[in-house]
Amino acid sequence: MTTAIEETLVLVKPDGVARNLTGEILRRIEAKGYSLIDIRMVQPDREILAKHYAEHEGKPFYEPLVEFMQSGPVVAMRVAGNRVIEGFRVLAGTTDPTTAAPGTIRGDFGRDWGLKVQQNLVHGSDSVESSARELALWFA
Ligand code: DAT
Ligand code: MG
Repeated sequence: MTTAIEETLVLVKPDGVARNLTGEILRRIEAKGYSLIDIRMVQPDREILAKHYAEHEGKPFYEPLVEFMQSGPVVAMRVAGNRVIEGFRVLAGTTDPTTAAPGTIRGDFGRDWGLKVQQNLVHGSDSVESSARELALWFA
């Protein structure tokens, strides 16, 4: 069975950049065999974050999330490979860093800091539709 080459959006969130983990995160992506197609450092404004996180509007962590994502620079990456959308989310680990499996980015480097939003180092698109929408947003 063959699979299509996909592209996904990876964001190193402000906590990952501030903790100097951008290289370690990219190292894991490349070591897995995925290809870096484009990369840029961005200071995101509220407008792009409102679009990026539109699905979460109204949830209790939405405002803290949008504020946290504006708290410092973010590194955006366009990453390619067969099943990379699913594959990067496995590399990232589950959303809650406390219970994310060791060996994953969130499991190895993340923890709960007692804040209103979980700081979990990375974002990865969750579907083909999300990746197309998000890549258009961050690599316009
Ligand atoms: P993911 O980033 O794993 O796709 P998501 O899209 O559901 O998770 O949520 C976006 C971010 O919001 C997530 O990375 C961390 C934060 N978050 C999600 N659910 C949360 C919750 N219940 N409490 C605090 N922060 C949360
Ligand atoms: Mg998500």
